[in-house]
Amino acid sequence: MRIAIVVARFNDFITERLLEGAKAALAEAGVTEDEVELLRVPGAFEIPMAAQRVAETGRVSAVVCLGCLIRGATPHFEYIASACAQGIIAASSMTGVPMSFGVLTTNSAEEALERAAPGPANKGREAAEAAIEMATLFARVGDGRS
Ligand code: DLZ
Repeated sequence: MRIAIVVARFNDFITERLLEGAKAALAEAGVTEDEVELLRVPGAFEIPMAAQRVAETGRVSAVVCLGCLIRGATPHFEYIASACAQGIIAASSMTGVPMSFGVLTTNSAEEALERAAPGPANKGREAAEAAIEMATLFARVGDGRS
């Protein structure tokens, strides 16, 4: 199973921890490093564009989307958060490739750090687990065209 991870550089003190959680979950599920395609983008706003582009290649079974928006530090928090969430679901609908939402939207850096800590509650890990589950489900369901 080939999986893409799209990770935002903005707030990378958080997103790198989400990335570690996601990579750990994929490795535990038997996805090798060679089967993981990593795309870095400037911020959460750009995540949907990259997710759609990599999904359109047909190379990946799912896309894990990772980012971090912190309300206090982001005057247009709601705009970026909404564009990111809506963009990801639109990209997934358009391509038929499942995309999981590992984008934190928190009130503070402390809240974000809690959700990015190593362990089972790491939101990057949770997003990777969701992506694998959806890719497996879609593989079982098929595309109805065969
Ligand atoms: C501009 C901006 C701001 C203020 N805050 C965040 C943030 O908290 N998290 C994030 O991922 N990105 C942020 N960005 C960057 C935007 O997502 C985007 O990269 C820029 O507006 C350029 O299009």
